[in-house]
Amino acid sequence: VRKKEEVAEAKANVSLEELQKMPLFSRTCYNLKESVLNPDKTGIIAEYKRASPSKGLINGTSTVQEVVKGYQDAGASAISVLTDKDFFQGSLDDLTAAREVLQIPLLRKEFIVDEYQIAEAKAFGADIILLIAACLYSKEIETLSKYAKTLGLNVLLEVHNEEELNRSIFNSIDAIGVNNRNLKDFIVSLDHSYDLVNKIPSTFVKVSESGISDPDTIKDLKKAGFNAFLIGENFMKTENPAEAIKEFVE
Ligand code: IGP
Repeated sequence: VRKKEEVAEAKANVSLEELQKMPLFSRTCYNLKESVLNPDKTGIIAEYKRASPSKGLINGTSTVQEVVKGYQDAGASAISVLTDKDFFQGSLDDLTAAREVLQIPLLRKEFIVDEYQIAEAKAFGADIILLIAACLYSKEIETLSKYAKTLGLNVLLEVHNEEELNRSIFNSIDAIGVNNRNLKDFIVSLDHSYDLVNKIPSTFVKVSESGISDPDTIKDLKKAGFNAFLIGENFMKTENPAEAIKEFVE
């Protein structure tokens, strides 16, 4: 409901037609699958996250460009930037700032409920959008993912359990992420990843999301069949996130 109101307000300020005229809107997106499967990279999707609803302020000093540039230099396969303001202190300006220094795929991390936000993602420099099954009906996932594909964006679907997975698979989706964190009570368990990995069809890139805090966990998740690893807090809680990621790279 809150997001629907936010979208209505954004639309009143900037129309869809205006978004479509923005220079970044017509760029060609980097391919998520290609970057994640590139053996020269780490499979890590590294996130810039200033704050979160469960932890409050995580990092109030490191700037978006220094962090994401450092992530990229360390071998990240893709970058995630939060654009939600109320819970995560992010913005679309953070997304565009990240775009300016990146040559790898960039994810707009947002609660997407409307096609307008997908057009916004493209116009502000994203290559990937996130669709969260816990927030959307099956039909919405289908419509939103198809729309994203018409703009050349990559689609990452996020699920937390088997029920969400089974009602959310469409061929307009590129990658499926298992969120180890329950969005309602914030409890984190990697069991969600291990339970679901073999239920995800192998045509999709498989991503394990949240609560990953040591390099051995990545090795285990890789063995279990995951191609990519979405990590935010573990890097952002340090003084220098761009240094922290290096411990995860061999
Ligand atoms: C990163 P962590 O525990 O490494 O900071 O998690 C990422 O998975 C998490 O930020 C996330 C998220 C989300 C945030 C996953 N899905 C949906 C907001 C909305």
